[in-house]
Amino acid sequence: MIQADSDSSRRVAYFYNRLIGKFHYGKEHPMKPKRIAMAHSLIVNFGQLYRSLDVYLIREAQLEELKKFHDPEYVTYLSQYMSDNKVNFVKEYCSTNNDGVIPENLLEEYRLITKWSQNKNTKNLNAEYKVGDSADNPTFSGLFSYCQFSAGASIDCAHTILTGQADIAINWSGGLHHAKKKEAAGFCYINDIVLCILELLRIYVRVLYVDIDCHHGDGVEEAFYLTNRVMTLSFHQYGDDFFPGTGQLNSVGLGVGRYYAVNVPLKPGISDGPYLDLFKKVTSRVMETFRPDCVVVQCGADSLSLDRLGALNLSIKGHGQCITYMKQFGVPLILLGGGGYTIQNVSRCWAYETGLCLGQNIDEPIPTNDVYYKNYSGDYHLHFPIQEHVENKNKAEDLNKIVSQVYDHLKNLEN
Ligand code: VJV
Ligand code: CA
Ligand code: ZN
Repeated sequence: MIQADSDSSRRVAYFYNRLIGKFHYGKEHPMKPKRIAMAHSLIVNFGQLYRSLDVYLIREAQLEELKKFHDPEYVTYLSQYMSDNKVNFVKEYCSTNNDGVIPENLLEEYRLITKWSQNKNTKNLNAEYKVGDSADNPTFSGLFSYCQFSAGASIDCAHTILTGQADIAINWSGGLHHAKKKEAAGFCYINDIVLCILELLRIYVRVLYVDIDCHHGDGVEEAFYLTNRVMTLSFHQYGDDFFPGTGQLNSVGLGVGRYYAVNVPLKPGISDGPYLDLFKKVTSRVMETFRPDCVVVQCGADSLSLDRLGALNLSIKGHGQCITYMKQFGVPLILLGGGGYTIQNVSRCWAYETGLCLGQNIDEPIPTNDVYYKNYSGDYHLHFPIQEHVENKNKAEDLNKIVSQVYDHLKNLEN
């Protein structure tokens, strides 16, 4: 049954492009863009959901837009990994129109393509930029286009909010929180979240970033570590060398940014009850003291039970309650994707959360006409049962200590 609650009138902008599911990090790599296509397919097949969304086509962010945060040399370097299709199109277009005039919209791409094909082996920047250098961040066909799509949508999410076209904007292709100014890390190359927040800061005074991916949102935290206009709040698994190893309770920001970074490090096995209790206690105090103009949530689904990389134990409903809780503050909201490595659960989760934005609490079987139907074998339901016998390694007293520490830090904020 699908039930609509009273605030189903919120306008929801949903960003998608069918090309996103075609990118491939390589055989066996845990990050699978196909999960975005799977989530989209569920969203379409729960028809009443899709009909209520304002659907926007994702465009590729231009190089100049990426340089608003990233080092220009790094962006130029990444741009050599445009999709083969695009390279062939630009080359062919420019040779068949050999009247010597290259159309203005293709000029920059033409210049880059010729530059990279001439200089192929002159300098190896892979090690410097950590691209293609480890299994985490491989190079693959169309890598740059993938980054452009992910960033283009997150930047446009900011625009639909700023122009008042939407109350909530969603980009499941974004949320790549580990990318640094000139370095790829943890499956991320371009930090679409930082670009989105920078766009919001053109108008808004204060932006809150909330990160429920099971990894620490280090790239976003680092980008805004010195400012009091962005508060970053990450919940994450921490300890035993879990990636990336940052995000201790006492990392709070620096200079005027001191106490504007909030971290909630967790041990494995936390389930809905204690997680939501903690989430509500922390976010309610943050909303009250920071009073943001807009909230950006990274909705990484690797905090779900049975994830291939994460060891937290949330159900889809528990994960979704974090979204509902942030929505009820009535502040403009941007939802971005992120991690999530048991892909049939990631798509379930993000389809469910798209419904929550519209005030719909979907609790139904997977539509039988879904092209990915066979991926949901077992129960063929939107929700999956969590692992009952997993031990929550977080003691009640550890969690209480985190809350009181965070409250102490927040007391230092100027009013
Ligand atoms: O733990 C790490 C770094 C290593 C070095 C590189 N090897 C491959 C793994 C260990 C120390 N990296 C993490 C990165 C997690 C990124 C999470 C991203 C997000 O969810 O927060 C946001 C999108 C890690 N954990 C697991 C793996 N890497 C991993 C990478 C693979 C793999 C299996 C596991 C890469 C390729 C292949 N298998 C074939
Ligand atoms: Ca996190
Ligand atoms: Zn993650």
